[in-house]
Amino acid sequence: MSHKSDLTYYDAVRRAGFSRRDFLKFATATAAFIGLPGTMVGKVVEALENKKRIPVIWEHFQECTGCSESFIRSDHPLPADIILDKISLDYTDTLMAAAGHNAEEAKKKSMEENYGKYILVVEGAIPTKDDGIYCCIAGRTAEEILKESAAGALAIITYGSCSSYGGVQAAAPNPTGSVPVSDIIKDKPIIKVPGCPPIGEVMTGVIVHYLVFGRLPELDAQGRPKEFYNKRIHDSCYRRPFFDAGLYAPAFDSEEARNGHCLYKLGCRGPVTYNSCSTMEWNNGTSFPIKSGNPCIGCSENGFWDNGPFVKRLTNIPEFGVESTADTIGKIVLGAAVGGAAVHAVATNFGKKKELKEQHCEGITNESKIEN
Ligand code: FSX
Ligand code: SF4
Ligand code: F3S
Repeated sequence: MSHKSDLTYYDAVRRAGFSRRDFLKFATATAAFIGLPGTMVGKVVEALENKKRIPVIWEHFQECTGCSESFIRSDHPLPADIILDKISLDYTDTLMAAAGHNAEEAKKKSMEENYGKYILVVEGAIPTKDDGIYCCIAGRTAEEILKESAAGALAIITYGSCSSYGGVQAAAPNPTGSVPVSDIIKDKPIIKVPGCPPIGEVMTGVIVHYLVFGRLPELDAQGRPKEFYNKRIHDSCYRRPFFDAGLYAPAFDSEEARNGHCLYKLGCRGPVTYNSCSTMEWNNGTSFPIKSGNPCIGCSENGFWDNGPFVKRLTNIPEFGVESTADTIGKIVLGAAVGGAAVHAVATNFGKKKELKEQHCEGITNESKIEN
């Protein structure tokens, strides 16, 4: 029997009992998510059919495991099967069957066999205070484990705002001295996939991008893949027409809130948050926080945890407009001001989600901008 690393993704999918049709559906949806036009779906199919799966070591440090939950609950059946169960996921202490010494042994073996070739996925921040004692696994600190796992990694993907930026546990006064992976590892490419947690399809998309193109995705100034983090929530929010019309919900339980009025005055951080929630939505395009009546709290932005209270209207954001990109606006600290109804000159792409759903082939990076 072949070792699971010898299988292609397609082999693994078929072995798992999925049909070719399921496989093609997954490839098509994933191509759309990573911003490829319909003509490129064949390339995704080809890569998944022919390329050997990438060995993955997945570490869990100071976190709530919401990122793994998001990943395995992603509504499409294949991401979890392909990336978690059937990928050469050689170590993840949360999901693997082995435990204790056996699990540690499996990791060691895989890291040696695949030295320089595996992707290291990290969930959770790394506490550095008091010699890192606040997060220990098998008697070793998170920092020690991270350094060892990173040494042989081809690249590191930091899933979640914790490993990308420090996360909630780094909130002032940061009692355990939590830091992101990038504060500790300086000599490896790091792809930050923030969000508390990130969207499952975004997490899958980053790995598939690497598989299809054989290179890491293009990153913005904060190290996030542009294809998923180059648009503000606000630009595609379905409540946006109400924002533009100056119609705001005055309270959570108001008739206005139910009727789709903008949540800006209830603290929405959508105007300064870069993520795919308003285009892809969660749970197979079912909903996202704003659609469920809650303002965006900016969970994919650095420092969001210290930017409360979340239900208070933002103040002090420098002006932003159509020219704003994740690279320029993204650097603005959350907590800076949107001038309410004064901010009209922003790009919108209300048709995006429809496009994505209907055609399954339009790239989310290739959108047309409509000026107000
Ligand atoms: Fe952090 Fe992920 Fe937030 Fe939780 O593992 S990004 S606390 S959803 O789970 O790391
Ligand atoms: Fe949507 Fe928030 Fe922007 Fe209002 S402020 S349009 S609720 S993202
Ligand atoms: Fe997070 Fe805002 Fe999306 S709170 S889940 S980035 S809508």
